[in-house]
Amino acid sequence: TGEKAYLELCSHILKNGYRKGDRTGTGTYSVFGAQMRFDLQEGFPLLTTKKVPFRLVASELLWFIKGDTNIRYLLENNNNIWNEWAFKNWVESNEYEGPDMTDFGRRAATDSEFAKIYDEEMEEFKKRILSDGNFAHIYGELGSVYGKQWRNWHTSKGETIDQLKEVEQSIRNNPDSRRHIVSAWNPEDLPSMALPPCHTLFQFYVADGKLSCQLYQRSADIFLGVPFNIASYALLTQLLAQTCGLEPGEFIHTLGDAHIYANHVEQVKAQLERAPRELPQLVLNPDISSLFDFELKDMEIRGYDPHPSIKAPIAV
Ligand code: UFP
Repeated sequence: TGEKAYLELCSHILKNGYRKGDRTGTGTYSVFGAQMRFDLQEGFPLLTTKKVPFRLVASELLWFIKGDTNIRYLLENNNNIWNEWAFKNWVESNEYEGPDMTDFGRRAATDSEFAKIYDEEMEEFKKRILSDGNFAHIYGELGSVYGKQWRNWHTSKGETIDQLKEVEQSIRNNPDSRRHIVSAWNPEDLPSMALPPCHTLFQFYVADGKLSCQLYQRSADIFLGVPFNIASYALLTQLLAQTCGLEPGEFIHTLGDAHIYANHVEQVKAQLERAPRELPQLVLNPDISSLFDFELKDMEIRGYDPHPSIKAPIAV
C-alpha cells in the first residue's frame, strides 16, 4: 500500500508492460487493470520520491467542486494546467488574427523559434482572460469538463443533476448505501470533448466511521498524471470525510490502461532509485462543514519533504 504500491506498479509495468502504440504517437509500456491502495490514516499520499505540486492539485479540485468550467478561476490562482485546451479554442476561432498556431503543442516542443512566438501568444491570451470578462466568458470556457458533469449534468429532459451534492447528502443520510457514485463519463458529450474524461467514475464507501473512495481511471499516465491524480482524489475524500463527520479511510485507485510513456522510462528508473520518506499531513480548517465551502486557505500540507521534481515531456 501507499507510495510503495506506486513504485511497485512502476517496476511491474517496466518489466511486464506490453509495448503499445497510442494516440499521441509516443509509444508506451502498458498493462491493463491495476490497483493501488492508500490508507489515509498513514498520512496524505503526496509522493515523496519526487515533488508533487499540491497547490495545483488543490486549486484544480476546488475548481471542479465549484462546478466551474472556465479557466479564469485557475489563472487567478496561478494554475496553468488547463490553458492549452482553452487556447486551442481561441486560436481556431474566427476572431483570432495572430500568427498561425496549428499543432502548437508539438511544434512548441520541437521548434525553439516557434516556441518563443507561442509563449508570447499564450501570455497575451492569459492576460486577456484575466482582464476582459467578455473574452473570458467565450474563450476561457472549456464546456463539458469535470465541473459540469459533477455539478451540472444535463439530462435529456433539460434538467440538471448535481451529482456531488447528492453524493454528500447520501453519505450523510444513508452511509451504508452502495450507490454513492459520481460519473464523469457522459457518452452524449464525448464527441464535443477534446479529452474524454480520464477519471471515469468514483464511488464512496462508509464503514467503521471512515469514508473511503475508489476511482476508476480509464487511462493513466503513470509518471506525470497519476501522482497528481492520487493527491487530488485523496484530497476530495478527506474534504468529504470532514463535512460528513467521518474519518478518512482509504483511497483505492483502480486503473484501466496503465502506461509509462517510452520517453519517461529513464525518469521512472531514476525515481525508483530514491527511498520514500515520511508522508506529509493534510490539515483542514475544522470549521468548514460543507464540501462546497472550502477555499485554498482552508487546507495546508505539513511536513512535506520530497526528493526534487523530475522533468519529463508531456504527451499531447
Ligand atoms: N492523463 C492522466 N491523468 C489525467 C489526465 C490525463 O494520466 O488526469 F487528464 C493521461 C492518460 C493518457 C492521456 O496518457 O492523459 C490521455 O490520453 P487518452 O485520452 O488517449 O487516454
